[in-house]
Amino acid sequence: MLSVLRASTSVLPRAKASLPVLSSFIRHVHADNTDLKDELRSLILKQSEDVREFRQKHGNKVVGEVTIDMMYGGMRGIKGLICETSVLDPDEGIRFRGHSIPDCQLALPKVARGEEPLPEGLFWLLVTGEVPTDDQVKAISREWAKRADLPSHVVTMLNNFPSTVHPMAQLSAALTTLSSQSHFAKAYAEGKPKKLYWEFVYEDAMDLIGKLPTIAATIYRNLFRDGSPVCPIDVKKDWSWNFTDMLGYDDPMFTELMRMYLTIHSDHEGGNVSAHACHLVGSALSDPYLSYAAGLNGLAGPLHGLANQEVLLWLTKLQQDIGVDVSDEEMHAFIWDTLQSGQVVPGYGHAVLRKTDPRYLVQREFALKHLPENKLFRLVSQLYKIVPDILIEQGKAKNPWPNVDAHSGVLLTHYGMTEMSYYTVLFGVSRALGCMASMIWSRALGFPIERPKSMSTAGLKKLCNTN
Ligand code: CMX
Repeated sequence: MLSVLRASTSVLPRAKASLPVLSSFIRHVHADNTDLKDELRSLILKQSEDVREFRQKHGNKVVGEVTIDMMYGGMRGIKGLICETSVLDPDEGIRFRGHSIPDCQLALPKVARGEEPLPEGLFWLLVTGEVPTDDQVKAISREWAKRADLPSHVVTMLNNFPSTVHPMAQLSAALTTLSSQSHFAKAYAEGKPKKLYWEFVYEDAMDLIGKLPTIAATIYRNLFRDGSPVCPIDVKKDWSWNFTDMLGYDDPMFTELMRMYLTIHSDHEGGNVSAHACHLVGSALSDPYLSYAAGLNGLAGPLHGLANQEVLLWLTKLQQDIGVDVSDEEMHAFIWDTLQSGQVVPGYGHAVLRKTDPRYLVQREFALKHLPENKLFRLVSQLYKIVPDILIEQGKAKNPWPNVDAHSGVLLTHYGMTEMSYYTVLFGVSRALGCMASMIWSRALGFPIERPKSMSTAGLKKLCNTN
């Protein structure tokens, strides 16, 4: 069974498989309008009316039940959030505004002679639900490039962090400090009406996304390139290209990889820790910088985004302990050692997914195409053959398949980015696209402060007439 699944996923069937979907997918409602905020204005009016009518008619419809196990079990499976930007199917994986990763790879604009979608296009799709034209994507690239400069107090703070502060902590601190620039916080303090909130959140979101690569590259160069400054932004280059330039990488394939990486890590519906933390904090009308810093703090956990660092650490230990050219038996024993010492196998399992993560597969396709002989890639492929059966045999993990984090480090290492403590920062740059798209809509639709009801064990026992 496992080998059948693997056989079907190791080839690249996406172009053929995606074509029927694409006919309805490619639609540019206002193809000549390159102003995203302007586009949003009419969409928000329409969607607000739609939601108002829908709630009026069906507001009392019951969508699910909550068991005591769900309450103790991390609220798994409880339907309690609205997220318009993407939906995660346990078997199919993520769909951004209804469209799978292979669809997006095919349909979203790319650079000339490029093969990977531009994250700018994905952002447009997440925000509007429509596939942008090349011109619309170029307008976003220009917009983000124009907003990339950092205020001096943020640069000074970053330059003064001791190297012992983890890159994710630096990223989160920089975002928190950028709150001083928030248009939304200023507008709120001035008493601007609620129906205009989204416009200020939009400006903050665009600033935040524009500035994130500059912050991330400054952190990288401070920690790993002797503090040499980042190069200036070029408004003619796309977001990922400026980012890799500032990091100090000049291989065009690394930039292509970055375009793909920043696209696929962007959004994973609303309940994951980073998206939910950002949404929760934003619901208190904390500004987008403070809200996204909260999301980043969640992303920095080893069961979430930090898993990409953990995977590389674990692979490094594997190579130190048993080497690079290892037999299946040796690998088998190493994996069992990990499990028996009470650790998780990083990069495997998922709270929602029950199949191999399509974000893993798209990275695997990239590796098969561009670095098939890479020894670490071969090791990762060997793990893909062996880990799921072991996790099934152990009988604990509900999903024995690899997730996005099992593959990203291998690709980055291939192009020379070996500093694994930095990997989650890249995830954090990308996740802003989804979190910010959602935050614009949360304020546009006037979502209230989030406040679910909690209960004590004593209260639950009383409910069950037991003690
Ligand atoms: N290795 C070993 N044990 C695992 C496991 C793995 N990869 N995945 C799950 N399990 C264990 C859990 O720890 C849990 O054990 P206990 O009952 O002793 O607590 C049991 O299996 C059941 O867990 P689950 O319901 O299958 O998984 P959860 O929804 O609770 O957790 C996740 C999901 C991702 C945190 C978990 O699979 C995990 O820890 N994986 C490794 C870390 C990782 O790769 N995280 C990245 C996820 C993607 C992302 O967010 O970036």
